[in-house]
Amino acid sequence: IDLSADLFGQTLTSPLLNASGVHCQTKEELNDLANTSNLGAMVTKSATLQAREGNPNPRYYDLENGSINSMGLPNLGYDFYLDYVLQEQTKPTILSVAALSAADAITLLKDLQASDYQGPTELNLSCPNIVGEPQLAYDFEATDRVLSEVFSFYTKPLGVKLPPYFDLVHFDKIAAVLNKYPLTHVNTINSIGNGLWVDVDQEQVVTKAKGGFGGLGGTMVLPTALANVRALRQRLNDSIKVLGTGGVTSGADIFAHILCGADLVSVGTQVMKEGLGTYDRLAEELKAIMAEKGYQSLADFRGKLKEL
Ligand code: RRO
Repeated sequence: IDLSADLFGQTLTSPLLNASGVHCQTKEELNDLANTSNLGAMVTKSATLQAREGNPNPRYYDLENGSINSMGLPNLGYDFYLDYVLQEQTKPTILSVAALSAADAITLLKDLQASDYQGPTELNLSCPNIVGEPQLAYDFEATDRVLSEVFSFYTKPLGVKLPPYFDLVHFDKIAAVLNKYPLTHVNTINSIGNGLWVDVDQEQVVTKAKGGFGGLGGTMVLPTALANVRALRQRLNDSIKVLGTGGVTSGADIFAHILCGADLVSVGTQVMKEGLGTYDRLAEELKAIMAEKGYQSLADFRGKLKEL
């Protein structure tokens, strides 16, 4: 059984990625990912121009069926992650960047364009946890304006991280915007923004910032993630790869993401719960399913979901 996959021309030994934000903030964490078997490629914590402390604790909370987070974009700053991918990288890596304003996004990407970095980058248009800031990709015109400006100068591989959409017309609208640009990929989904968990014993919320509203991940978001992978794969140009993220806890979940059209599949919440050994377990489970079905490679079933 061959689990190899392609990351914009680089061959990966596995289609698995970490979801950005999970175990990818510090040099030590990034080096751990580089040494994690069955993790085909890695993604860095979304970086902003200036380093950020993030939101106050508690800011991550484990739920029975997933997780809720209000991290608030803690990161060591864009320069740190750029240095890491330029000098320390030993495994194919996607550099994730975020911006608190459109102007910051342009400043950051102009610097990246001028740098020696030639690898893949992902612009996070969907962080749900910044006080007072909307998730940019829910504003189709604003997304179009930012991408139009970015691609007036940016010529290196660039994709975007999207929030989940819940309406078929919204899929049509975001796909129409994205199809105008030479994007390498979309990564879908970010956490489902602004969920709320209630601790009934304590009669209180479980994370501090924003009155307890935070991004949902894990099992509870799997159907939403699959819908977003499927709907975007059906609408985007073939040249735009789809990276599936959300709700993976088993090899069957990875198989489902790939059936919906995912080129690569990320795992976040489950790695928070189970540790970096998750990727070995998932790869074995995926191989067992493929063996039982008689599939040799991921291409044998990618995008081949049947309708009734
Ligand atoms: O740091 C965060 O609060 C965060 C980010 Br940037 C994101 O894109 N998604 C998320 O669930 N949390």
